[in-house]
Amino acid sequence: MSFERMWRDLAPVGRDARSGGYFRQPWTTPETELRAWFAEECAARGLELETDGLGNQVAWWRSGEGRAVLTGSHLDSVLDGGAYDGPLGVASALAAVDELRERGVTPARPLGIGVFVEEEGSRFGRACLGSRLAVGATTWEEARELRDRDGVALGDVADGADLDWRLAERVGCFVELHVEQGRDLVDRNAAIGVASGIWPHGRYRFDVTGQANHAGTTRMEDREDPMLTFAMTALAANKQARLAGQRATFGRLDVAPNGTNAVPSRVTAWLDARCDTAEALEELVGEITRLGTERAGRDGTALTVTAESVSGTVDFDPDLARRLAADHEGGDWPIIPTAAGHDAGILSAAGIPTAMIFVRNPTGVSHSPEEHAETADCLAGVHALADSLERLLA
Ligand code: HGY
Ligand code: MN
Ligand code: MN
Repeated sequence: MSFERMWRDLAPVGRDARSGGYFRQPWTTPETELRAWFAEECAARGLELETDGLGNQVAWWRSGEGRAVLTGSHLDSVLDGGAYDGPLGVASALAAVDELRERGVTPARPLGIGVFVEEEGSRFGRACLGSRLAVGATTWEEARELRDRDGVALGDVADGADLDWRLAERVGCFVELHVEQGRDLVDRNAAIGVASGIWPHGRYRFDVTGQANHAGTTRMEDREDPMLTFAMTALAANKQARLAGQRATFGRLDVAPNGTNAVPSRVTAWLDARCDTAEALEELVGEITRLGTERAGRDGTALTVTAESVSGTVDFDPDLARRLAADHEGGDWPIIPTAAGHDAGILSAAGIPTAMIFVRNPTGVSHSPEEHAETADCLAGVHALADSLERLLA
């Protein structure tokens, strides 16, 4: 099975020897290597590769006529991420093409395999940046100014040529296979599932400014300490999310000047908030902002909150979900929600009928080196994707 050979090819690319996690940030050597790998795999299958100035790639199996069926996912990772989030969908798409050919399928319409760049937003901060630009949900004028942690602007590492894929005209539906990032399938004892939708979620930058001062000679009551304001805000975020049954995470922090013996002048922290409805998201972020602002008032510091990346509620096409989930040996695949964002969410929001196929992750852990999927379930995923594509290409 070509999947296992491809999986072995991918395993070492961008892998950190110590943690076993992956650093495949966009426009870095490992990720550039992955794009080249994808191009080679497509060439080996006679798929016609298209790319844009950003590095998004779509490979076409020209067959039949009319609007294409698109599948695929992303190859970039979060910092110290898992092996499966993204690449599983790309390798499975290539292996599914092999399987369709082994089955003697001649598609009645074109089939595309898409690879969207910077899905994780781990470098330039905007989730699903590649697919957002491909469907026009973000403009190049705005995106080119996004900066990474070293201050490098997106416009300095990529050009905005040919970004308009006109996908809504060229593509009839999109199906993304992805490792499940939770334990729903494990708890259901199911290897394969279909997504019903994606929770609304966003990333918000909390900038707290205070007064730099000596850690020893400054009395506690005389301080304007942004770290204290941040710490209390993080506590408030955790408590409010628990009370509301939602999700709030501060996973990234930048302290200036980051010295050991000085009260910091500034603390910047990024909140990742996710809720089951748009109203709940607005309410949770609003409440965390209110509590942080109130705390800043008591600490003599100042807090500003800036939304950096917001993704609205995604309801995948219910008919497409049911059509893919139904009539399988062993019964219908479960149709389940997720709080993880995906390129599929962006294409769905752009009006393209979209579905996601989930592959069981026995650890339920993701965005971590512990992320895992058993080979048997990965192969079940390839068959599931081949079955789904065969239905859609008939
Ligand atoms: O952050 C997310 O939800 C996705 O994994 N990009
Ligand atoms: Mn991810
Ligand atoms: Mn992903």
